[in-house]
Amino acid sequence: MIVTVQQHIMFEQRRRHPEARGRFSWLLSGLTLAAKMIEAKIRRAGINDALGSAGETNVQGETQQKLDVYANQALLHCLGVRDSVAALVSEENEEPLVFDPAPETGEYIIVFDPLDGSSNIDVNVNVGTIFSILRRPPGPVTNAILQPGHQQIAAGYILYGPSTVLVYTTGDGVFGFTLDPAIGAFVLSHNHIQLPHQGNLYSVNEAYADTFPPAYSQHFATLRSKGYSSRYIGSLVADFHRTLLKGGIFFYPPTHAYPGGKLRLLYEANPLAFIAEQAGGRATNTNSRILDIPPTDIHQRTPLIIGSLSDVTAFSC
Ligand code: AHM
Ligand code: MG
Repeated sequence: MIVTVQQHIMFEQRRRHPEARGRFSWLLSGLTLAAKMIEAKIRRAGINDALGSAGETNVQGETQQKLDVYANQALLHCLGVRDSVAALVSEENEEPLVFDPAPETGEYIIVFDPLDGSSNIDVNVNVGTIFSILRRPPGPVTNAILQPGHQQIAAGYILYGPSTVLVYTTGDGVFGFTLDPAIGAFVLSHNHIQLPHQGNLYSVNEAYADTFPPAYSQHFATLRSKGYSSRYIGSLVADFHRTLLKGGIFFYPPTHAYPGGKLRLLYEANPLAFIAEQAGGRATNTNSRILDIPPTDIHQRTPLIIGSLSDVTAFSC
């Protein structure tokens, strides 16, 4: 018998929080609806005038693709109508969208990257959506957004690839679901995902090697001498998904262009770090566990080293 993501969320909620009123499940159903809308648009991208630039730059100074704009609107639309949402924070919006409904209803803050890796869209390479869910503590919503990653109550991503896969955790294991286009539902396909303790792949954009801190390049030479192979897609969700299933290590080090790292803490590093740890892996910025970094800005960046426990632990600089 199949288990859909909606059923899985409800079973898990009943098992772990029998007192819950279903608001969290309702919230996640908004995310899966948006994911299906984005998936449908991407699936026909070459024939529905959805490719190419939207002609704007976002808060990161990056060119927005038409699909970045569509994905952002789909998420804002599907989540913004849920009264359990106190605020939405998107890579594509400079400021958070604060709804500030009564604290007893607006319990959650959702932080997301609507379409990660969007520079790959035009060449039909995998892209993804990443999300992180925070509980709103008492008090003004704007003060509640900058929470360290260990306070996430759920995180996940949707990978739009040859098949569309949703992976999520609520802090009790990691589960993967594959979209069955025949029934329009995400069906459990990867139960209790465990990151292999050690892998034999490393993943980094080595074109920037001359500008990495020296310890990185030395470590890559060590990995090569041990027989590691290299994989780099340039879409974080896809590179992470491979690492989650096959093991190994992904790096986005400080570079000349991004001395503080390129990837964003709140909606890229934190959700993936939560998933990696829940699957038995590890994520650091070399100085600190990613989930312990105190955020100071919603769009702040961080170096990211993430993957198999043994591989991440072996890298120190
Ligand atoms: P984006 O959120 O603007 O798409 O940028 C993030 C992407 C990640 O998916 C990927 O890991 C990284 O940028 C690739 O960067 P680079 O092209 O510098 O290797
Ligand atoms: Mg991104």
